[in-house]
Amino acid sequence: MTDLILALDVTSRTEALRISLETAPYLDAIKIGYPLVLAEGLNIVRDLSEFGLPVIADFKVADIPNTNRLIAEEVFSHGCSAIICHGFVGKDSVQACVDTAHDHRGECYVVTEMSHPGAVDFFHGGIAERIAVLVDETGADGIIAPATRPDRTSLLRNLVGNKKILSPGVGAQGGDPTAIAAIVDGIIVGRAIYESPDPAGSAREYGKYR
Ligand code: OMP
Repeated sequence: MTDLILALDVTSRTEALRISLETAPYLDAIKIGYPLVLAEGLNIVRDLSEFGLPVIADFKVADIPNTNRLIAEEVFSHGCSAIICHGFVGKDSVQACVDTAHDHRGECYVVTEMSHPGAVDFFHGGIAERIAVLVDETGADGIIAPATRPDRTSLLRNLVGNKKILSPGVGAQGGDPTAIAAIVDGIIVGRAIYESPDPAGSAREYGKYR
């Protein structure tokens, strides 16, 4: 079973609520990030919680431990269920997000390797693999790994074992859900759903891997 997570990267509350209402029956979680939160504020989480789905805060947090902790406190005190942080900042910074998440009974996912073409500039050459090891060391709940490179995500799966893998890059970035769904716990889909003329129909299609 593979969860369907909507990346809700729209920049208006009205649009966010409309898309969520139409697609909620086919979703397992909604992921929000800078586009929506910078436009509408973190109180949007309260509005989205009406749909009864976990809200994942994708701020790719990448700061010193104290700042990471402060950011994570805001995320969880506004009702988010999970946070996404970067791993390249090191164990102590990741640990701050993990500890804060767990204090709030939430989850923390660590980006190991990103999905876009430029990600190979720095994440390849052993970095993603080292970040994957941090997941175990810090007690993080899982990783973010690319649907655009199923071979890399398979390799990362071998390193993280039963930890969860959430995988972005399906649809607009070219990732094929049939090639990735079986090795991950959730696929993250944004534009292919929220820019579709029929968001509910698209969500239903991507939801068939659930
Ligand atoms: P679409 O490309 O529109 O499907 O959106 C993908 C979503 O996943 C966006 O919210 C990205 O910020 C996010 N994402 C990636 O695309 N690649 C990554 O490597 C990591 C993420 C993420 O952490 O969610």
